[in-house]
Amino acid sequence: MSEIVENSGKSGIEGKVVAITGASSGIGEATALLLAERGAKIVLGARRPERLEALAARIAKNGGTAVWARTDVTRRADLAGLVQLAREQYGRLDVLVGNAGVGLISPLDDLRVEDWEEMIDVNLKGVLYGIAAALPVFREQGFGHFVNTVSTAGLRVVPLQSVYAATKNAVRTLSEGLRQEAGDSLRVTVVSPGAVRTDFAERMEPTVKARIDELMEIALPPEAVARAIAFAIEQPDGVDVGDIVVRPTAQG
Ligand code: NJP
Repeated sequence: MSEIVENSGKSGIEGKVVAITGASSGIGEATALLLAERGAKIVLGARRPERLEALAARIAKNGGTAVWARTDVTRRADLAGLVQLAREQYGRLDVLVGNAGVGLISPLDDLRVEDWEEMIDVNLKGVLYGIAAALPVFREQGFGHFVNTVSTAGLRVVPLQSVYAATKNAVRTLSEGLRQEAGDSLRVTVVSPGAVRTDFAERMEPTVKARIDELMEIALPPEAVARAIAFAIEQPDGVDVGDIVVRPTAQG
């Protein structure tokens, strides 16, 4: 029986069409480079076009294939456009990596309500807009894979990170619900990174950033998370890798 399931669909990464949000830096960028190197056709989305253009050129120079679209995940139409670009260029979408995220962490007492709202808009609503764009396409195709970047902040909740962790755990819950509703032809994966050396802390409030910078001394390179995402994608269609945690051995 397991043999039938494992052989039921396309496996591997070669030739798959993968759209990635938050592809302009860090984990998204590393994932784009790794998947392109392994033969995927990449659709890059983020708000900084100059970075996406440079990354697409770098992928092409390495012999890979990538297109890009300026994508703000707080705008539903941008996600629809990203998915549309994949279909126009490559005829389908195999995987949507919902990776765009912001970590504007701070004590609740500071009442940085606009930061709370931005985290909800980017980290949660951004993933929902991705689902709204890709789910009907996946249904029509009869295949598709959602990979969402969440966080160890939701697994071990610590001070300052409550709202951030709440948005990430909302996506964890959403992804499990999606998996339950997805049926036997779609796949849903959540990846929880621990500390990863990216631009993630750049916009944090200075005293908080100083504390996070200390943690960043033990941080993993973003390629470590990219490899986990690649692992989930490369499985045969009948194999759904649900939940991956990737953190530094030194992280508490
Ligand atoms: O951080 P960074 P990471 N619309 O800052 C994009 C999670 N995580 O790679 O729009 C569209 O280098 C932004 O692009 P741009 C984290 O929560 C990380 O570490 O051009 N895109 C950039 O490409 C997040 O979900 C750590 O500014 C938007 C990307 O998001 C994911 O990993 C730990 C956007 C952020 O790249 C990738 O973050 C953890 C918008 N409105 C979870 N706003 C860690 N690094 O330690 C931002 O547990 N982006």
